[in-house]
Amino acid sequence: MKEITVTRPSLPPMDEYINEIKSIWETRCLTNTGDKHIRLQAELAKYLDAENAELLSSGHAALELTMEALGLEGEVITTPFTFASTANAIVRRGLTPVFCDIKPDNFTIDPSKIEELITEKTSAILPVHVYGNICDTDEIERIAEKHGLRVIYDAAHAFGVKYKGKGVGSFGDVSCFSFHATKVFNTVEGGAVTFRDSAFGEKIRKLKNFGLCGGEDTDTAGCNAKMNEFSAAMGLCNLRHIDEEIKKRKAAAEGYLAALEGVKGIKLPECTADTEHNYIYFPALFDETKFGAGRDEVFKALKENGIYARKYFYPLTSNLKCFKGKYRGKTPTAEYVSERILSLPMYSSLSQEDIDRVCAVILKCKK
Ligand code: T4K
Repeated sequence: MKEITVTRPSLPPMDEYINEIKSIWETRCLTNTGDKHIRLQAELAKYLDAENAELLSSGHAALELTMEALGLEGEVITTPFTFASTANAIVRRGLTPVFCDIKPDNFTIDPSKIEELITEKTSAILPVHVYGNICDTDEIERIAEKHGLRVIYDAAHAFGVKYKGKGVGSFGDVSCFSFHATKVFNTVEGGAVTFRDSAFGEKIRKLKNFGLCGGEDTDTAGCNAKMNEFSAAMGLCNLRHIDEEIKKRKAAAEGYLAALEGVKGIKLPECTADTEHNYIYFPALFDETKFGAGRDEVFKALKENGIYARKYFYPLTSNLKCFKGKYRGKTPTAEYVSERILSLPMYSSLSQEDIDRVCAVILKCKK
């Protein structure tokens, strides 16, 4: 039986990549902000509609270094409906996460619940464009301005998404991207930040390179979060194919919608007029009282048939072993969604045959 995993990384044609990395054998420039790094950075800023971009070694590094460069202190309001990285980054910076509930329609932070969580200790809001669904940026940024807070978007899932005609790199103080192998756009491992303030860019550049300040001296205790030239080369190649990548994912999403739309008890991703989506994940929410089978039962049935869907995102980060009971914020909608959501396989080479197989197992669970 052919196994179907939740995702399968996209690779450029092998010849194209080999051609891109050939020059490395001449220059011997493997890392430390080489030519490929510089080219990819410029191309990404343009693609993401950002004034500036800075490449990094991972999406997680983007979150940690952003909070450090902004000099955040105290509490950061975020949502628990995300990957561990978001809350880990806050805590690893010595900050306190405060968990805000999410909206039931697209699972992003509920702006109407943010203000009640703000105290004199709050320094920033860190919303997540979860599954590539863009947060209510106007309202979040209005609240942030009113209270003098910074806004950092965790845009790990939102590469290439456009919202109200604007590219995803144009929102907030900073947006943090992941270019991990499992993402719509990958550099094997990698990430980036997009931002407006050039002084922030200076700080990030220093932090990602040990704090070196020109010569041999360091004026900041930085780390190493640079993207190497082989990763940047992968990015340059993958970026040439990104439109095709998203188009194929859209076709896969339409395949799922054709088979599952209208089935009682399954909530599927909704297309909204103001968003050009990237189809990074295909999350389906199972309401046992209407569908007859709950998420865990569907997950198990799929697994028995060689299909490895994933419970993105369960448990909530607020319920992870290392955080449970430690931080404030009541999040009943996030609890509800987290208990019922399942990310179905989604990638550009997913065939209609594969989709039919996944949907047949799901529909067989219906009672
Ligand atoms: N913020 C958010 C909201 C995030 O979702 C993430 C990462 C971050 C921040 C941090 O960004 P990075 O520091 O990672 O750049 C995966 C990814 O490792 C992680 O990047 C991602 N989010 C998270 C949602 O998912 P796992 O542990 O579920 O991945 P794994 O290794 O089980 O892979 C899933 C499936 O993909 C496998 O079953 C098979 C397939 N796969 C995976 C890899 C790595 C392949 O076929 N080939 C591969 O090389 O975390």
